[in-house]
Amino acid sequence: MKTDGPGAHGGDRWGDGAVAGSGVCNADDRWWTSFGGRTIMHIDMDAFFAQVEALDNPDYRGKPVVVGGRRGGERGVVSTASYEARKFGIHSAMPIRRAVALCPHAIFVSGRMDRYEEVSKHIRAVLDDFSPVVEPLSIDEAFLDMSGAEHLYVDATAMGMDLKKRIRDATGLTGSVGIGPNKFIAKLASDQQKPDGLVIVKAADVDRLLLRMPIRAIWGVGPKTAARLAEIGLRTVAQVRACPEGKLADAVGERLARHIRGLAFGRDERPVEADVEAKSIGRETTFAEDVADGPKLRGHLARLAGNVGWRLRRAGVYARTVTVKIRLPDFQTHTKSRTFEAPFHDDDTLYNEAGKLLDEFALKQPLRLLGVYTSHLQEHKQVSLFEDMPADRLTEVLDELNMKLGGRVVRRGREL
Ligand code: TTP
Ligand code: MG
Repeated sequence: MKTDGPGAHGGDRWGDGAVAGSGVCNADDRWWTSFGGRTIMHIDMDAFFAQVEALDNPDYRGKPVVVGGRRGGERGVVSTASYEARKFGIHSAMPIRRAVALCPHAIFVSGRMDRYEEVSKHIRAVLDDFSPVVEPLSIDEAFLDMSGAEHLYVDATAMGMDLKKRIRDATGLTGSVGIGPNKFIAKLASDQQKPDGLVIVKAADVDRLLLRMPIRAIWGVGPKTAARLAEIGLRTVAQVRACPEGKLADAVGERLARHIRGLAFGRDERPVEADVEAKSIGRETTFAEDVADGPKLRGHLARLAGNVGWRLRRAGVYARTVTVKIRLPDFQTHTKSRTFEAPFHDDDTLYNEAGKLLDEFALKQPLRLLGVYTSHLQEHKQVSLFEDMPADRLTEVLDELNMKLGGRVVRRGREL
């Protein structure tokens, strides 16, 4: 998120080279209670494409580097610019021609997406090692839910420094970290001290950060909404707080008004949603037309579960976690997961458990997309008294038949 607010900061700032030690803290020294329940981290790499270019071309280091457009040409727009180039006023989405005019001696490169994706994967591996709940947002940023893992660090600073150091050791790159009570605050925090920043915003610091923010800092307020709010005199988060609810609703509608007001007060209940695709076997389907809950949707669920079960068994693995992913007509995407003691890979368990998760969504709208994923994969199932459960036996018979037929030809009735 880019905010055009002043660059002041809302929490502790650690300068370059200061590495805080991490260790196990006293049982009663529960520093994380000052975040009010959850400890959410946001990381965003600094001038990402430009930093990768300088990593691979040491000659570029410390110089203005502009990534974008076509090699040798002046067409297209700037993808990003190094912080040295930003001093000349160059920024993302600016025409290359304009960037050349602002800083003719900058190094202009056209960009290597494959390489940026490769580096992004290395960063991702570090993040996955750091927290079990990682939600990537884009090629260079992600949320991490650190709730429950805080006791590994003496304080939030040590936690943030540890992540930054691990990324630097693995990739040679710097990123900026924000730590806060929720996603909105953590993301806002990471943007406050770029580059190489670490900003910690405890529950008690939230107001100090928010009250000097422009309205565009509110997640979901784009140029159009900002213009509409400006018409009723609202340009800052502080003004939104002071505005009567009805007036806000008249300007942008009740739903958006509630959302904006909640964030203006620093309230954001959105969970960090682990990216289940990465280390899992799963399948999702986007519907040609939205499908409401009912027999048709359950048929899709059965088909997805059957497909995933078949692939688990072909891969010779068992799963312990089932995840159901849904996407609503407005593109909001949600997941629900459940993890079990006993590993499984039969269709019935998958279908039944996925069905319960789908029930828990209590869908009021039709779906654009439905997905079933399994994770916590393992190769062996410990010996169980229920080894020969009838459900497993039916699955075996179907699989043998399908193997002979060369594909998943014979299916259960519920998939039809
Ligand atoms: P950002 O994280 O928005 O920007 P950044 O990493 O370059 O700089 P910052 O330090 O402010 O975070 O985007 C990540 C990458 O995405 C960026 O390096 C290039 C690419 N990108 C574009 O190609 N076009 C754009 O308009 C933007 C904003 C980013
Ligand atoms: Mg970035």
